[in-house]
Amino acid sequence: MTNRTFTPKVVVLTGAGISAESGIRTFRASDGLWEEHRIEDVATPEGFQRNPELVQRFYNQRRQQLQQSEIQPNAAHYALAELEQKLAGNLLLITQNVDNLHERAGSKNLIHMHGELLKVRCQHCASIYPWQQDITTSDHCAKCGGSLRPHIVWFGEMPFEMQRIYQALQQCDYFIAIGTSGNVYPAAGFVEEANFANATTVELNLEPGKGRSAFKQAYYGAATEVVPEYCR
Ligand code: BV8
Ligand code: ZN
Repeated sequence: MTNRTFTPKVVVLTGAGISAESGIRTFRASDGLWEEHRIEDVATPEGFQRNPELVQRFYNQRRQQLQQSEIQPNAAHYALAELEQKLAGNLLLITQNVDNLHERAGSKNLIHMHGELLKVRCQHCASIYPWQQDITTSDHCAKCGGSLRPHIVWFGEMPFEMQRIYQALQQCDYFIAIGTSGNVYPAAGFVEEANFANATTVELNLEPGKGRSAFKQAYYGAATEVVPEYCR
């Protein structure tokens, strides 16, 4: 019997905390407030219907911030990209973040379950376009002329690739949640799926998140210290 070394299947979930040291504010740090609106109010389809200019302004501001030269991937993003190389196709990275720092650090097998800041989607034919500059309500789809919206999953909308995510959770040996407060579902429930699959579940965070008791292991500290250490 060839003694093939066992390569574990790893699923990683990241949240806003992994991008904090790159200079992108987390949701809890801004305590969910933006221009005296709660994020849950502006980041909703109803909020967009009510006041598309306000919501476009919210995303234009974050798009501009993300493209400033000082916003760079940090050691935690790079450690995950290196781990993906080492695990040769046995690592799936799911991010709740809408920034592009994981891609810029080299991660390939990546799902943006809450969408991407640097993309827009046609409200009529669902075509998706890369988008670097400000979007206004007068921008239209090149294919069908439909109006465009941020390619972002708002509260009350279904996150992307949920089937692929649940399949990976049911087959994983390790589930590692990094920099997420465990407030937002369905992402906050992934640890239970992984526990159900008898995976080793690990929380790497600045402080205990809401789902702390569901994790079998936990290491606290800044992501740029804890993640490279854990992924060694
Ligand atoms: C859905 C895009 C159903 C927008 C986002 C009542 C109870 C339970 C659930 C619900 C409920 N009412 C409504 C719901 C469902 C709702 C939800 O969960 N609401 C919450 C607020 C209660 N969820 C949804 O609506 C989801 N959709 O349920 O659909 C459905 C079913 C069928 C058919 C149709 C629909 C959609 C949710 C997606 C919303 N969109 N993002 C945008 O970005 O503008 S969520 C948004 O929140 C971001 O993605 C972000 O990632 C997330 C915030 O969470 P975190 O990433 O965890 O960030 P946070 O700031 O909270 O935490 C940061 C952590 O990092 C902290 O723990 C901190 O300690 C740590 N940290 C800080 N610095 C560091 C660090 N760690 C390490 N190092 C550091 N340096
Ligand atoms: Zn279109």
